[in-house]
Amino acid sequence: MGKAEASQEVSAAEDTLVVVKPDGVRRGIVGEIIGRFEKKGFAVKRLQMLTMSRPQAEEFYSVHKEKPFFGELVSFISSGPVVGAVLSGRDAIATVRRMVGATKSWEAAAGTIRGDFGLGLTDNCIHASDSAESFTKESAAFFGQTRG
Ligand code: 3AN
Repeated sequence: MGKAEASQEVSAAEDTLVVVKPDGVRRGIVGEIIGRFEKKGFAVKRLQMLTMSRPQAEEFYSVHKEKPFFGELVSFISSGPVVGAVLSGRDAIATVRRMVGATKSWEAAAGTIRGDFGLGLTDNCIHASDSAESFTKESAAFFGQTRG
C-alpha cells in the first residue's frame, strides 16, 4: 500500500454511538450485540452502563421532542440500565446502522440486530446515531462530563 492509500485508510475512520436499550440489557444480549461490532472490525473506544434520568433521556432524544411517541420513548429508555458504546472504524455511522436494521424490528432483515433479536418498535434492542451531528449531541447527553 502506498503512502496516499495509507492516509486514506486513516481518514476513513469515523466514530458513532450505539446504546443497547433496556430490553437488550434485560434479555442479556449486550455481549452478543457489542460482539457483532467487534467481529465486524470496529474498535470499542468507550463503553458504559448507566440508567438515564428523565431529563437525560429527554436531552438524548431531543430531536424527537415533537413526535407523538416522545413520552413513550423517554419512559422506555430511562426504565432500566442501558449500555452505550462509541465505535470507531470505516464509515461507522452508515455501516453500524445497516447492521442495526430497520426501526420496526418485525420488518428488519434477518442478519441485522433488530431482525435477529426482537419484534418491538420502542423496544427495538438498540439505538445508533444517524449522523455526525447526532453522534456529537447524543454522546454529550449520554456520557455528560465523564472522561473518555
Ligand atoms: P431509528 O432508531 O431506527 O433511527 P427513529 O430515529 O426514527 O428510528 O426513531 C427513534 C426511536 O423512536 C426508534 N428507535 C423507536 O424506538 C422509536 N419509534 C420510532 N417510530 C415510532 C413509532 N411510530 N411509535 C413508537 N416509537 C417509535
